[in-house]
Amino acid sequence: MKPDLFEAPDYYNVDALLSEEHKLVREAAREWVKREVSPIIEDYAQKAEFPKQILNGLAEIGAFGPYIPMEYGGAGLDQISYGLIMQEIERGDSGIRSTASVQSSLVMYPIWKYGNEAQRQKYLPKLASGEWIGCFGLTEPDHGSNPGGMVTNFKDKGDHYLLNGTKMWISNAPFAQVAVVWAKDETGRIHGLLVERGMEGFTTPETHNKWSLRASATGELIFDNVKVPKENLLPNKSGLGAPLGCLDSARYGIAWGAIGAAMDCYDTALRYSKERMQFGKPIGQFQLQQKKLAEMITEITKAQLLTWRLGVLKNDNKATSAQISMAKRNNVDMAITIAREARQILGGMGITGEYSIMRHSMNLESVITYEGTHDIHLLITGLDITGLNAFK
Ligand code: TGC
Ligand code: FAD
Repeated sequence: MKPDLFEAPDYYNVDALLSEEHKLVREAAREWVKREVSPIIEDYAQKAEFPKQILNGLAEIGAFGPYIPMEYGGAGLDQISYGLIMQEIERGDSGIRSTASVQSSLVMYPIWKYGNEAQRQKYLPKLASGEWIGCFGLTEPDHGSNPGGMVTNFKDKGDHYLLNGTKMWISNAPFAQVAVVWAKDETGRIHGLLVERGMEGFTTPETHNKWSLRASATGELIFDNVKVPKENLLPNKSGLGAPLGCLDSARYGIAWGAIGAAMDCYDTALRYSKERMQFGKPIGQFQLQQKKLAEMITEITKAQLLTWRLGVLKNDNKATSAQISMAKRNNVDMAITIAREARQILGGMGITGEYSIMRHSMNLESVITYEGTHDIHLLITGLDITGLNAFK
């Protein structure tokens, strides 16, 4: 792969809206990605393997629990810093950002928000340091966009719960030490359970043959009469709103992350357009190539402003779920379109692993599907503005 020459676009001086702390956090993440991710990521994606050696580094840049309080090992940062870290990591690779998103927003967040003090003390410091990796089991083979229909269930057996069911498409599953699992009790109410690797009847087979997110490990969670200790139930929130609350935090991070992938594609294509000569001119001098590049920077700039504003609302606890859906949907769609156009600017070279664009493009096919598909987020906006529910 070519050396990482990334220079971040900032056409509207959005940097002026950031604090010194935001910029420091972002620079640390950017430098780390250049040093530790860019040189190895193409290789790991090609061999469909997660690079476990970067876990400590992810912890050091604050990617595991950026906004979790420091007393639990988190970085104690605000929501904009959290977003900027996700942006920089996804600039390197969406699969690596996935690992950080799941760890922070789908595992640490529910333990912090819905767990008791003993659970927080037991799990959060280990997850923040990367000593333990977690995963989040919501999706099932027959229940993806409609998680409320889940059939995974547990029964109260007096001194323990007995858990049965299957979760599918679970990021980090093949090597996670702990899974936050959403399952129905005997009345049909959804609860979160902490299931640890090694519990009898719990297996995590890996999902192979993915053309997307290849540097992220995906798997199933299979529960065959797993005895879960009663103290492993998250006591402070139940119902579908509990997992959906975690998704709000992860979707917010993805909105920022997608900007990173788009910036990398744009920056690569811009540089290439000034170097590649055809018909005696740099291809960047042709109007059709300029149109592509001008539209890319316009869309990136709009996404930067939308997402910064969402971060301000989130810091004030005023961001709604529907606002987060809009940003996730817009920014991932923006990034996937830019990846496709940038790939064309590189001609044949665009399909090779010499450049990052094709990998981003394939990764974004997962990003536009997980954490709520493109169409589901459109319907969430539709419900919010009309008051009419397309899901019922
Ligand atoms: P609905 O009746 O609308 O809602 C049920 C309850 O949940 C509440 N609620 C929310 N709460 C917090 N945050 C949100 N975003 C919420 N949305 C809804 C709602 O108020 C209600 O509460 P209550 O107290 O009245 O019971 O639910 P529904 O069954 O009609 O479904 C709505 C729908 C389709 C929008 C929702 O289920 C949905 O978002 N579906 C998409 C599923 C999804 O996103 N799955 C993601 C799986 S995890 C993943 O992909 C990780 S990838 C990670 C990586 O690798 O980076
Ligand atoms: P389906 O729900 O079957 O949807 C298929 C199509 O139908 C989509 O286009 C969808 O938009 C459309 N559709 C569905 N319902 C409607 C409707 N009402 N109106 C209009 N169109 C509709 N899940 C986890 O729980 N944890 C994870 O860590 C995790 N990681 C993932 C990693 C990867 C790489 C991938 C690909 C997925 C991951 N997922 C995870 C699962 C992901 O959240 C689901 O794939 C996603 O929610 C969509 O569900 P589905 O694949 O079953 O598609």
